[in-house]
Amino acid sequence: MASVEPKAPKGLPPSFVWGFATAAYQIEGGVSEGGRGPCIWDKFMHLEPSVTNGVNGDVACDHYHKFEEDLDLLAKYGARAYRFSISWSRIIPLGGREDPVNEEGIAFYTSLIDGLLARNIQPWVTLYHWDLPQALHDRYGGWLNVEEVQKDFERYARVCFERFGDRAKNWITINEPWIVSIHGYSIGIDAPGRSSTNKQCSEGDSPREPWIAAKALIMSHARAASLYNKEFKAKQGGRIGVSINGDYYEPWDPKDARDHEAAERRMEFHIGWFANPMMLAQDYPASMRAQLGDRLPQFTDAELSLLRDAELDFYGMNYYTAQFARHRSTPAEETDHKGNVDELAENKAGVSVGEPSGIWWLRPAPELFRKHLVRIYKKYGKPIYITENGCPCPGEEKMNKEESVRDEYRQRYFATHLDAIVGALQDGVEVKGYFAWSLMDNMEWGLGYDYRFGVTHTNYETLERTPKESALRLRSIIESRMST
Ligand code: GBH
Repeated sequence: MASVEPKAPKGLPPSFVWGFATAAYQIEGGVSEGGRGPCIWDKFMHLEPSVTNGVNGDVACDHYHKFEEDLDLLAKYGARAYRFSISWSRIIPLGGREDPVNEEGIAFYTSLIDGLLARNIQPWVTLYHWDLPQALHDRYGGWLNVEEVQKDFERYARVCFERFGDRAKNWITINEPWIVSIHGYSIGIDAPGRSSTNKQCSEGDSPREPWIAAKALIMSHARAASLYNKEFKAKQGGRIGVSINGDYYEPWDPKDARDHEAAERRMEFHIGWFANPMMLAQDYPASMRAQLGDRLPQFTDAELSLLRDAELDFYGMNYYTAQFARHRSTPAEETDHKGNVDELAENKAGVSVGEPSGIWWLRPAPELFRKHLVRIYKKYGKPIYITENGCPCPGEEKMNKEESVRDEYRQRYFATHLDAIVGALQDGVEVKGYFAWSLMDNMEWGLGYDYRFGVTHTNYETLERTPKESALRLRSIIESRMST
């Protein structure tokens, strides 16, 4: 792999926004403090028998109590920006539009935002990173109730814009709606754990529910973004977007047209599913309609009009890896949500997409990241901020602190991906910012605490934080790629 020194010509603009990202449930802990209501992840991680190997988010990194220390880390690392998420059930413990606002929750995020500004760090706020108030799931089915949940999300968003928008100018409505829909409502490995194919789940309808949840997420997003555009943007002078994840896919057999179609279809099923309505105010991709038929909900004229009012300022991209796609010759199964393709780490010639990292699903593929940026920019035409990018080092889950902080692998990962951004800028793509995932090792959802994506080492017994080398290196990796 290349060194951390730039090989591509310089090219990041001096205004390039960069920093680190986190999510509330992965770091905060303090789940019963400050008036917070339970969210679906609290319930999911406390199911008996456990479906998460006994792991939960009750303490996590204890950021709820240690946030000042974490702000100091950000300052020490030279970050210009910090992406974090707000826990909906800290702001409105019962979640709904008639339910009371919790002033202690407002106070917590006020301190966080003011602490960032005092350190000259721009807040980037995600409204929803997977932690739906449990009360809304119990009351009407949460994300399965398209009409109800969008009204409650709009009110939650309004409270956040009203209370924080004078100081927080960068908003992300929803993080990775694909994960929420598929992991939560099809394969059941994330809260609320609904699936008809996963033996650990007792409820669910995998052929149907993910498409409904996705529509609820899309319309909730649209309500929040159009509200911001109409009532807050001019007055507060901010920006709003969404964070969409998705790997890049190359054809398994570059000579087979059907694999080219499979690669494109795989990305349409993952990214176009959300980006068509959210970025273009258009129906779902044609390849999805063709495969899913009536199981894919329709958008009414009124809904499309709301999506047009929800015009976005940027595309937030969470990017980690790439894969090869191979077409299948058999008809798609009813539970298929990937466009009827096989996903492989090697192509037909046996070439790997990238070397292994410290987690099985992630292989660095920076050249394909550059292609991905070009493809997304051509299709959706919005300025792009990388809202997540990072990795665990090979074997890091078994390392002690001293080994973990010497993270050359992570530094090279950052450097090669920033080279890819410089390449994409030369291809004409507007890439305006970069957030490394993550500020600190944290709770990797159902996988627990073993996989370490942080630039800061977290000791989960003492809760001590120790900067890894990459934490202090990212700044020079970025600045050395800036045009002066
Ligand atoms: C992001 O998701 C999340 O936003 C963040 O909270 C998380 O901590 C971070 O990435 C690191 O994972 O082999 O079937 O288990 C990234 C999207 C989708 C990547 C699921 C891993 C696992 C596929 N993730 N994928 S599987």
